Amino acid sequence: MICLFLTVFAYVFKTGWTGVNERTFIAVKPDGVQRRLVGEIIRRFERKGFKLVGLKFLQASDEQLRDHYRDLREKPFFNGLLKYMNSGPVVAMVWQGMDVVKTSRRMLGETNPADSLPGTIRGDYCVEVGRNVIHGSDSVESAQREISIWFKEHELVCWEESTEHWIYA
Ligand code: DAT
Ligand code: MG
Repeated sequence: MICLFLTVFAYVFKTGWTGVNERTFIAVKPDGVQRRLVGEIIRRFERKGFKLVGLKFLQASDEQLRDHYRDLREKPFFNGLLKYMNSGPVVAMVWQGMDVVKTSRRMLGETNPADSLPGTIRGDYCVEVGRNVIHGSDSVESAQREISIWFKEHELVCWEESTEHWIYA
């Protein structure tokens, strides 16, 4: 019931979910899938204490990718980026939790793996910017936009986590 209320509220007021209900869009890119990093990436988000509310394995369409990366359409690497993202299946996910957008970006590392510290996903598992294994939304607004590109509302699962009281005071 509370989930339904929050969803309607977020939709009507275009606020996005906030506090412990903040959501972000995370995707394991085709290289991450090919390199068997899906389990490791999910493990990191689970262990951190974030809650998985959406998950799908799919071959992204050209239209979906153009929409997802529309802010980058003028960049010289745009076509290469689409080709890369279209080169195999991806794992699309929605994770929820307090400050999940900002914290996920820190867990990912920098856009360029060469600038990413060891301990971050890009710092630990990749080398080049054109093969940086994972996507994460860069703001709450982008997260809302990206989630709506990749998931229908009914595909996101509201569920009660039995460990919530051990994660939040
Ligand atoms: P991020 O994925 O960290 O949010 P972004 O939104 O600036 O970075 O760019 C989206 C993706 O585009 C990025 O993950 C990899 C690719 N990309 C960015 N800059 C690039 C560059 N200079 N050369 C090649 N690919 C690049
Ligand atoms: Mg980005």
